[in-house]
Amino acid sequence: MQNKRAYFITMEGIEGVGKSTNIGTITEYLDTKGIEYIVTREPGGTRLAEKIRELLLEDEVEPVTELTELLLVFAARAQHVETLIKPALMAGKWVISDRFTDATFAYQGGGRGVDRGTIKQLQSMVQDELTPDLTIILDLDPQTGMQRAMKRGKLDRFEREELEFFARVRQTYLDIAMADPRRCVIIDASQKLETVKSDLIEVLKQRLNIKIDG
Ligand code: Z5A
Repeated sequence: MQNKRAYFITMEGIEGVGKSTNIGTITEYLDTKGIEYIVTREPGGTRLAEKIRELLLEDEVEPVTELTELLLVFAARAQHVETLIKPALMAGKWVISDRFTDATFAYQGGGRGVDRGTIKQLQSMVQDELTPDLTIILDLDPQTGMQRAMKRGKLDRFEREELEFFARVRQTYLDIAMADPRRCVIIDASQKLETVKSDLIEVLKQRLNIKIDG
């Protein structure tokens, strides 16, 4: 993927942080620039990966082991990367994904305590050299995130975790951003939606202009 011409953007954060809402801000911005793109999500993005998503989020038919959960996440990602993300990028279409592998480091690694080395092994097997060009991390305290998520109704298997779980997930995202500032940008998602949007547009202007105008 070294010579890919299109750009790969991912949106991350704990639950209820506003990822879906703010992906709309990215697409509106790209529309003004005449950029072709696709919007996708993880787990999911293809028919098979969406079926795996259902298995991951639904009420437990039986307790799910940490390894099973990890392998399901990467099985969905393998299908997503090979059949949707890479072909789109190679065709010159930008890809905007609601979550990607940072979510695995945050939820399975930080949240569940899965060994980081194991996640890295699967990452290199599934993604090869594919890495997002820009990752937006919407940061929010877990209590507010949970309140926002609860407004949507029934909680899924992840959303029923304790606040401490989401505090570890949040911290892992912050650690990821600290370790990789060239790729990652943190936006304070506790602000009014209009302020979050204008912060996001500033980031897009700063980070993407070279790519768009160049
Ligand atoms: N998962 C995993 O474990 N490992 C992995 O590798 C991957 C995923 C890829 C599903 O993800 C689960 O998969 C996820 C982690 C796990 N579980 N959790 N929790 P998901 O992304 O589909 O699910 P989600 O995190 O619950 O996201 P969501 O439902 O799409 O929420 P969101 O996109 O972040 O939020 P939203 O729908 O845009 O906004 C929520 C509400 O807040 C809505 O009413 C908005 O109008 C409101 N909102 C948004 N922004 C604001 C502001 N600024 N102020 C006030 N209100 C706001």
